Amino acid sequence: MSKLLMVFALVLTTGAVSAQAEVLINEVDADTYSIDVLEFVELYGDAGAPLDGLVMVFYNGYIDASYSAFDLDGYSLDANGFFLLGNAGVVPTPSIIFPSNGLQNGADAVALYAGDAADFPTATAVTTVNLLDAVVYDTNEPDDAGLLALLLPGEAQLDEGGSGDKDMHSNMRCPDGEGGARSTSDFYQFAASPGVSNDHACEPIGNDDMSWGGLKSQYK
Ligand SMILES: [Ca+2]
Ligand SMILES: [Ca+2]
Ligand SMILES: [Ca+2]
Ligand SMILES: [Ca+2]
Repeated sequence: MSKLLMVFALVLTTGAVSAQAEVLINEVDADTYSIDVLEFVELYGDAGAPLDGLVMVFYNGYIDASYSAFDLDGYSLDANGFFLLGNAGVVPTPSIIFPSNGLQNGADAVALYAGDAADFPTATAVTTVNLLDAVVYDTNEPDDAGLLALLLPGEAQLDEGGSGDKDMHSNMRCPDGEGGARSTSDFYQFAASPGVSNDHACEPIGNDDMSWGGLKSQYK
């Protein structure tokens, strides 16, 4: 095999491996009705993909440092490619349960890393080392530059109330998995869909009879 062919084969192999392993933060609902008892973070990727070696970290924008971390070792995405961390009252019951009011309302962030919860003791500063994906969000708070470092340059902090109903809406990728890692460009605010596809809630922007561009700007 020529050197060029070997390089090409290596690129193909490496590309296939990373695509297969990609797990994304697909939906985040931080602020729910009254006291927050229906908070969740939804992951999405290839059906059945193992989550070993991954850790979910919650960051407090007030100090740009972590306040919770959850080991994902031993878990995997379900048969439809979803995984839930959330409050006990969320339906379906999340695989990992955290207390009510356990997910701050913003400006805050959630981030997925290769690593362990032990790598992120409380008050660990925001870092991009081993970072796989992140979502920076608020409920009508100003942008937090310290948290936005988790996203690719130019990506926006999301307002969960951007479509006018922060209690019932979440921030979600439309459709599932759209936009890739550390990008919020394809997130919108629609009715929360914990543990299941966002695509039904996203339907208005997928309806060819409606103005895609107009609705996009309307719901952004
Ligand atoms: Ca906060
Ligand atoms: Ca909350
Ligand atoms: Ca909400
Ligand atoms: Ca969903």
